[in-house]
Amino acid sequence: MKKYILTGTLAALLTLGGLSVPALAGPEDVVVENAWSRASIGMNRPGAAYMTIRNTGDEPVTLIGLTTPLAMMPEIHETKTNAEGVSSMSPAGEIAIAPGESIALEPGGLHAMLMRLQEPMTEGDTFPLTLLFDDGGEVTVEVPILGIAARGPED
Ligand SMILES: [Cu+2]
Repeated sequence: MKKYILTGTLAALLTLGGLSVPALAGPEDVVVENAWSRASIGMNRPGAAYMTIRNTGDEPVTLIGLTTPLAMMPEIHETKTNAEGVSSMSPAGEIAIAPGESIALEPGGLHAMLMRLQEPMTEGDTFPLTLLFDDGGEVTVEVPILGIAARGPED
């Protein structure tokens, strides 16, 4: 399985090698921006991570899951608020990102739920989070852990 850590690296290498490659629908076209998470109190409650995932390619990409050494059960969730103002969240399933589009993982919407933490999330630390795509590609980002009351990477 290929592992794409840096966006565009594979395409750049292939170009340098003089090979002509067809436009791939793949994570080499995926750019992750503004990843962040909050510190946790202990390990009993799940953590969450947020980011913007942009598809800079000209084919759709489909996010199918997550993996991280920080949590045994990471999952993409979506929070929805009903007409009565009650919020609930559930697994979001596969998420297609159209060419040129991006999805936002943010408080109150889509988020990376980090269930069964293996260690506390400590402010100032970072952890690797790998996004899995349906073509077998992966994108790993290093997620900073902000303060327990942080609302975004600019706080
Ligand atoms: Cu959740």
